[in-house]
Amino acid sequence: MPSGPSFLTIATDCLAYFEARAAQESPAQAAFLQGADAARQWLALLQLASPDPFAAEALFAQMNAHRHFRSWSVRWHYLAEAMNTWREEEGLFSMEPIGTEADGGLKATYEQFGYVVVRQLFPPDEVAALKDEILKIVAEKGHHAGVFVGLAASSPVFAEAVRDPRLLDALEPLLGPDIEFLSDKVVYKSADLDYGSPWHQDWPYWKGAHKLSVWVALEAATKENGCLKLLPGSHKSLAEHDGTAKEGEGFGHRLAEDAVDETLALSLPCEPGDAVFFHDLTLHASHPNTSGQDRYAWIVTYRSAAEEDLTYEWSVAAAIVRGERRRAAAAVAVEEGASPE
Ligand SMILES: O=C(O)CCC(=O)C(=O)O
Repeated sequence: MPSGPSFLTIATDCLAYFEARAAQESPAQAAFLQGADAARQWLALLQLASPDPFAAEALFAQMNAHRHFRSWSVRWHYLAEAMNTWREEEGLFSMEPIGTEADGGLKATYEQFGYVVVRQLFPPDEVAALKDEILKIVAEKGHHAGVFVGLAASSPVFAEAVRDPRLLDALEPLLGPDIEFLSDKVVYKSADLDYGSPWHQDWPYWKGAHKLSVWVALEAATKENGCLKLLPGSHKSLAEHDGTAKEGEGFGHRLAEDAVDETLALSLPCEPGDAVFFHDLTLHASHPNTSGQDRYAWIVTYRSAAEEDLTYEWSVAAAIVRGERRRAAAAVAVEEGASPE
C-alpha cells in the first residue's frame, strides 16, 4: 500500500485550507465556502469509515472513480474547483471536475449537468492532423477572425470526421439512434486573437429543437490559453441574452457582462482529443488567451433526426450520419442571416 497522508489528515487539512480561504474576500470566496461545506461532509463520512493511509494521488483517483463521492454532484464541483486552486497554489494534486463520463455514464451525466466530458475521444496524432487541415482551410479562405463556420462543407477530411464512429457512439445515448449532423466550426485564439468568448447559450442562434454540440480540444486547453467554462445544470432554462456584441468578436447573442457569477463557473481544462458534449442551453464561455500560444477547438453540432425542427440555410452540409430521418418535413426556416456562431 502506498504511504502518504491518511484520508483524515488530508480531509482535515483541506477543510482548514478552505475555511481560511473562505474567510478572505476574493472572487472565489463563494466557491471556497461551498468547498468547505463539502469538505466538512467528506470529513464526517471519513470519520464514519476507518481510513487506511493512502498517497494523496491514490486517494483522489479513488474518490474520482467513486460513485458515492461523485454523486454529490454540484458539491463535488465546488470541492474540485477549490482543490484545484489549492493544487495550483501548492503544487499538490488534482481532481477531475464533475461532468466526466465516470460520473455515471454519458446520458445521466449529460442530463444532470447539461454536458459530459469524454477524455481522449481522439488520439493526439489525429487531432494534430485535424488542426493542420483547419490551418489549410482558413488560409485558403483568407479567414482571420476567431470563428470560422463550415469545415465539413469545405473539406472532405471534416466531412468524414463529423461521421466518425467514436463521435457517433458517444452521441447515440444522448440523441438517440437517429442523428443528423448540422454544422461545424473552428474557434481559434492566438497571441493576436486573445479574447475570451462571452457567456451565452447556443439555442438563441438557432431556436427550434434542442441541439447538441461537441467541443473538441485540438491542443491542450488551459485557463491560460482559453479553455471552456460552463455553468453546470444551466441547461434547464433559457437565460436573457441582452449583452452587447463587440466588433469582430462574433457571438452576437451573449449575456450582459455581469450576468454570471464567475465563482460558480466550472473551468474545463482539456488535453488534445478530449471532447465536451454540451446541450444548447448550457451556459458557456471561455477564458481569454493570455498565453501567447494557440488554442484551437473544433465544435460540431448535431440534432436528433427523429424530432421535428426548423430548416436552416446555414446548414449546407447537413446530413443524416446515423440511423434515418424520421421527422416530418421541416417547418419554417429561421430568420435570414442567423448563423451558428
Ligand atoms: O471555444 C470557445 O472559445 C467558445 C466556443 C463557444 O462558446 C461556442 O462555440 O459556442
